[in-house]
Amino acid sequence: MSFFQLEATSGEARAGRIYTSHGVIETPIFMPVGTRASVKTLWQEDLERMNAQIILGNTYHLFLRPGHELVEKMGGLHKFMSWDRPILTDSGGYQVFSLSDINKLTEEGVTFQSHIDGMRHLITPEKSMQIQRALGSDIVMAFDECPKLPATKETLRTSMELTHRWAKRCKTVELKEHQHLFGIIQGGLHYDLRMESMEGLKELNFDGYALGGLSVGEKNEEMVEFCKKFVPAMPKEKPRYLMGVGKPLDVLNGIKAGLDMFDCVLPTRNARNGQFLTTHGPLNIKKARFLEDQLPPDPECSCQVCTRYSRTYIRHLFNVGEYLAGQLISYHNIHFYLQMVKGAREAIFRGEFDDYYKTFYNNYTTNRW
Ligand code: PRF
Ligand code: ZN
Repeated sequence: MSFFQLEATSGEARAGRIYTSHGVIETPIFMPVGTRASVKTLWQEDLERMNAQIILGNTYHLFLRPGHELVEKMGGLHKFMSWDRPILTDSGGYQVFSLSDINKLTEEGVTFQSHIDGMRHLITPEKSMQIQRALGSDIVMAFDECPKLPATKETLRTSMELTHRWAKRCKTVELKEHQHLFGIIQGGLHYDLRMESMEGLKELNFDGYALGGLSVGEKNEEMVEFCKKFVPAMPKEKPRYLMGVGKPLDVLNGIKAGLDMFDCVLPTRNARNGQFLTTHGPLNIKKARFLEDQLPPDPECSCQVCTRYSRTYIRHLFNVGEYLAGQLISYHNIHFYLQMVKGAREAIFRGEFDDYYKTFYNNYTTNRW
């Protein structure tokens, strides 16, 4: 059976299936971020209950702690964290640059100082593959460089070419039989650089293609416009993944452009600041107006949180610093993303994605709270 099967389209939006040895992923899909082998505050049971189909882990963090060798010895990441559905691991390049203070980039790879104990490490494309092989994720990401924007075209070209040479080196490392490797397209907002990046990667025949280097300092409209123009040129027979993006409407715009996979820390990170994402836009539970509000966080949500707990209660939990607050908000927020992409998928099958988009957009932007 082929790895990816395109099932339906509605405009540029696509519905498909990704087959892995840990199960099928129905796309478009949102992947909750489990950086350190935990989707922050949630139990694996919680993720199963809300039908999360795939989660993301990070090479950089798991390499530093507990170390990929330990994870492998414990039977791989799935067994280690007791999650038997698919896992995607990011390659570490992006995290090295965003988390480590001192890092040095060479042709060989990236030398960095651990943000934990200051130890020096070198991650090369080969090393990233070895770590991800040891972790045993179902989808492995190529090791890339992700420049922040704005950057000059020359900088972006040099970086994109390095990413290409690294992608070639990633391809030389043998992964486990069940693993699939995705290439990462770079090149900023320049259509020609992105095309060149993609054509180079296509020659290497990856199992899927990701757009990296977006949502890294450019305007939101620039990202949306870029995706609208570029994504239709991406291979149709392979999954398309927009890395580290984004807010609910960014994901919806990504689906409209023809992307299939998304991940973002926003639903769990913002939960820890008291932000619920709801049908009618973000709601911050800290606000005084929720003091005596007995409504559920999102009255239109059917999640385990919204069917049982009230705004007044969760506001109280948050204000006194109870961990349960972050847990309840994270649960709802991830459920919210999963419902959004599920709704999109169903609308694509009906051939009515545009209606779905408009309704979702109108609801989300008429903030009631
Ligand atoms: N590369 C990798 N991971 C990423 C990114 C990237 O460019 C981004 C940028 N949005 C998020 N995560 N490897
Ligand atoms: Zn809910």
